[in-house]
Amino acid sequence: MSSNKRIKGLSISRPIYYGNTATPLTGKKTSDSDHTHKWTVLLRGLNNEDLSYYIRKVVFKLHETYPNPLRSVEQPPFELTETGWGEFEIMIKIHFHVATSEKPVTLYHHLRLHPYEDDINGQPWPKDKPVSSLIYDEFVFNEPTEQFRDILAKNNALQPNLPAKKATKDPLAPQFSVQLEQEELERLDAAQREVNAQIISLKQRMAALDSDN
Ligand code: V91
Repeated sequence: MSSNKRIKGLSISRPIYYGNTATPLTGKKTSDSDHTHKWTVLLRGLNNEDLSYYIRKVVFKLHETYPNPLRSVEQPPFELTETGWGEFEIMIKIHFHVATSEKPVTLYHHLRLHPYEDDINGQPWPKDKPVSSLIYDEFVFNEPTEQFRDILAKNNALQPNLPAKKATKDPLAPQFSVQLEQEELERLDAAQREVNAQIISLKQRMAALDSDN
């Protein structure tokens, strides 16, 4: 019989992602409103893991100008589709099952409707291509109760998180892996080096201009 006793020193994390996808309402009948986009804000388990064995409900808090801005979703998929014209902050409050003894967790997501750049291959973003902003994260449960540990064990959820390599069957699902994380770190490192090189070059030009006058 497992209890509400917490397991000292144990930490269990579960991989998730959250964020939004959006498509323009071009040509489609947008009824009487000035709404320009249809969007979905979502919380998912990595690799389509069903989260409902430990998550009881997700409350999305939209901008207060939306009717009934507190939207509660008590069954998977934990997502909400709406229309609108602008980008704003969405609060995502996650409630765990009572048996977990975990307090709710609040995440924030800045709704993204527009492509901010050309795509990764330097091509302009096609008008009808969905935009997405999906963020990988992990719930970290420190000193979980025995009960919660048993729930996780029963659902095969005590394994590590990020897969080593790009490895999902669904081509539309976002790809998160240690490999892609590494590639992103390399892009950030290259960008940092480029900025440093430009700073050095500009300082040299300034020094040359100074000594000329
Ligand atoms: C922004 C309200 C459709 C401000 C400039 C937005 C609400 C708040 C927004 C929206 C900020 C909703 C409805 C009935 C009538 C930069 N909608 N804030 N109107 N970003 O899209 O956009 S956008 S439901």
